[in-house]
Amino acid sequence: MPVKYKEREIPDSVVKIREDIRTMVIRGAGKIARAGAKALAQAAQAYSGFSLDDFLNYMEAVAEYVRSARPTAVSLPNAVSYVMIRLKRLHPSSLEEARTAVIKAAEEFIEYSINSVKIIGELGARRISNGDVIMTHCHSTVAVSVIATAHKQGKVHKVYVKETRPKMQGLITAKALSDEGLDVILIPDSSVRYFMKRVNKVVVGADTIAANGAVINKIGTSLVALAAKEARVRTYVAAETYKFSPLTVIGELVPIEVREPTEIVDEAWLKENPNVKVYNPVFDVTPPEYVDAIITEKGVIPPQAAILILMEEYGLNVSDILTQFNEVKEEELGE
Ligand code: RUB
Repeated sequence: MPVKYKEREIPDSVVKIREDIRTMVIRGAGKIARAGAKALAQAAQAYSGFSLDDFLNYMEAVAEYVRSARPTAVSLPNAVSYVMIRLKRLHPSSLEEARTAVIKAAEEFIEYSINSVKIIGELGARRISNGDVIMTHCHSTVAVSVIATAHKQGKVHKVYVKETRPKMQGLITAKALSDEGLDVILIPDSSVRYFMKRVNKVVVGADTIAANGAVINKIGTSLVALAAKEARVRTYVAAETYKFSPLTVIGELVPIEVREPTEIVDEAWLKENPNVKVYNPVFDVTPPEYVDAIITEKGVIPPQAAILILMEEYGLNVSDILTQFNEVKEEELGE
């Protein structure tokens, strides 16, 4: 059955990417963003109509459809907006011009994103000192880039990787860092404070950074930062500038994704214990006071400077932000 959104038929390849994001086959804010941009390029390629106006209307529907795959990582709507804003600003005069613009902008975003991961790796490594013991949480490609780059410079003594329940993304990080030749120790989430006294630096990624510098990342990040603060260990957040949220400038809160109880306990256990409610929020908010610096591809900034990044990227015209970043609610997709 072809999938329709706002009366428009969505190409199978786009449906597949959205589904892979929703079900976490594609995961991590950077990869989600690149997949979102790729989905728009594939939608433009697959368009089989003949009218420019119809194409623009179709791309708007596809953009909304892709944007709503997961709620928390702002990198996804920001990637979609990156492409759509360039399409709109161009005022294309033909269908082919519009199609080419979408594909070009998507490719440009993906290239920028991949390059940013490398730059952040290099900038972040400068904050790692010889013999440092690092702790990290979840799986962040950018945090891995920082740690692996510092390791290549001979600085990292060992890394404590938290398992990151319930989806255990820590295992992906442990493998990635071990493949890079690092000395990796996988630890249970509940042991954060126990191990913190052996750690010199915490390096984590981010899904979203709010205008006040608060960092939204995988649930448990705020506890790592809290334990680090108590032990006077520095916490660094590695994040590309497209993870800064323009909607927070106008007072929006970042929605925290809540996933299925079955990620925590299985169906059989739930049936045997019908009176137990299970709640599974998958991101949390680390206040800016617990973050020593955010390492972006544009430089290392204190979290309090997040607003400057947002001003540079988007300006502070409230009505512009509102029209560029119309949020799509899950209910609209009937999920
Ligand atoms: C992943 C997660 C990562 C950030 C940053 O959560 O919280 O720390 O997305 O990742 P999930 P990256 O597995 O639920 O998507 O640095 O790769 O963009």
